Amino acid sequence: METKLNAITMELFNRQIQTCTDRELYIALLEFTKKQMGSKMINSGPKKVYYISAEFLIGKLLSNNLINLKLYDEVDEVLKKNGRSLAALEEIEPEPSLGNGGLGRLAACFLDSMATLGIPGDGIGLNYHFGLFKQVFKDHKQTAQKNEWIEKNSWLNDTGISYEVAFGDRKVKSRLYDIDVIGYDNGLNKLHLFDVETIDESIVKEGIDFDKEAIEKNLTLFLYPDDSDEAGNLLRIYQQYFMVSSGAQMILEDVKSKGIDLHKLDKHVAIQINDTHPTMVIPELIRLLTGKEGFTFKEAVEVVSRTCAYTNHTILAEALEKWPLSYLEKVVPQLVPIIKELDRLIVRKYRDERVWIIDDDDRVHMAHIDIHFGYSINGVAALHTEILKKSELKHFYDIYPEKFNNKTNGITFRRWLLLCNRELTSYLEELIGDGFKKDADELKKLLEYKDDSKVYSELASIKMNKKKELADYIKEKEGIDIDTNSIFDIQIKRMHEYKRQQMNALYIIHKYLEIKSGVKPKRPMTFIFGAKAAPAYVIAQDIIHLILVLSEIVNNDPAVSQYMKVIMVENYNVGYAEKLIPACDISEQISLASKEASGTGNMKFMLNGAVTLGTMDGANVEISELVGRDNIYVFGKDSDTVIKHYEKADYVSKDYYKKSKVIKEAVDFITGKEALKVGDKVNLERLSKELLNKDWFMTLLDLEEYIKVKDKAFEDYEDRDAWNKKMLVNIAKAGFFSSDRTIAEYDRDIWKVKG
Ligand code: 26Q
Repeated sequence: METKLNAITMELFNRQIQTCTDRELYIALLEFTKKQMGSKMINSGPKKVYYISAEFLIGKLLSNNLINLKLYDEVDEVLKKNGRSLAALEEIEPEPSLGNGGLGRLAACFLDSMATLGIPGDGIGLNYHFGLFKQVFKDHKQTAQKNEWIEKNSWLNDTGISYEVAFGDRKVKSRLYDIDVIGYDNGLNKLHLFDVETIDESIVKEGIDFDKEAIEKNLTLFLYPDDSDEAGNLLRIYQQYFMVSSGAQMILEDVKSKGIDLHKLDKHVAIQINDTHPTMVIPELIRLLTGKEGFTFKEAVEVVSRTCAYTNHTILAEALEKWPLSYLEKVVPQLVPIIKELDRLIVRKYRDERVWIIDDDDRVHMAHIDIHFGYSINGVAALHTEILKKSELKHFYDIYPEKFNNKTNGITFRRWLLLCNRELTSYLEELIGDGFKKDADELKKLLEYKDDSKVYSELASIKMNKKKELADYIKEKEGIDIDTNSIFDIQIKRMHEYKRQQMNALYIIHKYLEIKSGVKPKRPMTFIFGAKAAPAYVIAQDIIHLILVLSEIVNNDPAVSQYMKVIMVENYNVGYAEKLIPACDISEQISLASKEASGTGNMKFMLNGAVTLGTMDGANVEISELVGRDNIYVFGKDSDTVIKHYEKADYVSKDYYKKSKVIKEAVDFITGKEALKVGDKVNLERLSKELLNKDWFMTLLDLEEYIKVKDKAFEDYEDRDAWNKKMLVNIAKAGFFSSDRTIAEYDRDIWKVKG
């Protein structure tokens, strides 16, 4: 290996490993790794999965790929021997931001697991040049910059393949770039990313502003943040159609090149539609088959319906895509007659207007296309799927009970254990062997050590090391000192009212006031947040502002800062998550019950020995069932109660504010003198008003119980042995959340690729 790497550094830079710059060495290692991957067998077989998604939040790839090639340790050693460090090279690799959050990261974990299980399964997505914005804080507020990640030497391979994509008002050429996806100790798949040939990066001016009309130049510049930005909607439809039309052409060409009759498409291809963003692939395939392939409409509809399957990731009404017919007429007029015909088929069959595709206001319900013209509909956690069946999609479940199924999300253990926590990985190997790397269920063997205090204290010392590493990193990046003896309480996820970062902020205010009044905690507390907010999401910006203001107030108050610190890390992304998660003691999963479809951060924390503080929402329910009530902190109203509140519209946040002194004091602080001295009146008053007059996600409903249960968790932390045992049980029970399990279930129940 050393000779090979040296040969590359010599060839590229005419230098030995020792004398290269970090950047040169990184490039050499990138090329070395790509070559190694290129020599692996491509997963193949009679049937192939295409996972179509507007997002693939893949993270940095160098270390990940070395781990999957089983070359990480060797490379690490060779570098050390030459006085170099892999960690320094990791810092050089830019992180692609091709996703917003959970949905995109899930797609990346699924690619890893499909490759690992030997399933022929490729991703289809877009090659956003600047991806999701880079977050920069200024005056305690979020600003957005472009994230440049594409360099001359990168994981992208230009295939030279291109397709024509016609819109209503113009034609463009798409160009296919591939990223190799290497399975753990296994074969190769591809992530296909389409780009527009006429892209023009120079049209981006200040921050992330650009001319939204110049489609040929801007189509793949940015990933749309999950938001309600009006002007962006048309561009989003252009992006979606560009992705699915290119993808559909690629799939059909591949099938035809193998000599397969397209009437048997479903026997050879399964297309998994990741939320409704790629839904137009259904009418697009119908269009292509009825066009030059000579299918009748009926034949096309039937074969496409047996090929496409849909995953739902949300029950939030505002996140369900409903495109005005007029938008589709402008961007994709060729699909409109097809969508209208699909709607007519449904209208003829069902009298219930709620299942029609086009509604009275001429909006096209994208999810309805998937449900009627796909063969499988799945939710992403047990509770979420039940809610879909019982309420959100009940009218559809009544028609197609056999199509509905649950696939509880999972995470790849390669990135979220082997890569981000090498210390824990090797200790686990020592204790239970390395079988868990391929069969995550083997983590259960750790339970044999349930009463072995030597094992606990070793787990605790690994945790302490990771906390020290994180503290150093935060000092360097954010300039804040944190006490590694404090409890690390972490909430990292997109900023959204339903995830209730504001509730965590109110707890922090409560503790601050308590300390000011002389009640000192037994142990210092470190509250860490990481979150981006969609630029057009006003209240989310306000919550970020509040947290940054709290950080300023708390950290600079000498009477308080020895007991608590508040940190909002800048530009939270996959790489930051890899540093935060292994160092966490308490994992905040506090969404309003029924609103978080699954969550996957919760699983990553659990796997790394953090204890969950959470509501009975999403996959928290399954975590709780697995670890038992002694090993999780649960609070808050359950989903049935919450759903009833919405039905009856009887939740009044002011009542909770008036009834409770603690709530009142905390909420009043937001617009009090101290906060206004540091923060912006407009933001803070708007947030306070929102909480008092609307509070759509019922923060105040659960606040008192949250405070009580969180205090109890802090108290329990002092029994170090008991806490370490909770840590052990959490790790031992995390095997269920391996995405290998999830993908095996997708294949068994939906794709049937492995037979
Ligand atoms: C929609 C229309 C216009 C513009 C953007 C969007 C948009 C973009 C992204 C809508 C939704 C998203 C992302 C959703 C998402 O990340 N959902 C999360 O999916 C995870 C994986 O299943 C779950 O674990 C989370 O619970 C869920 O919130």
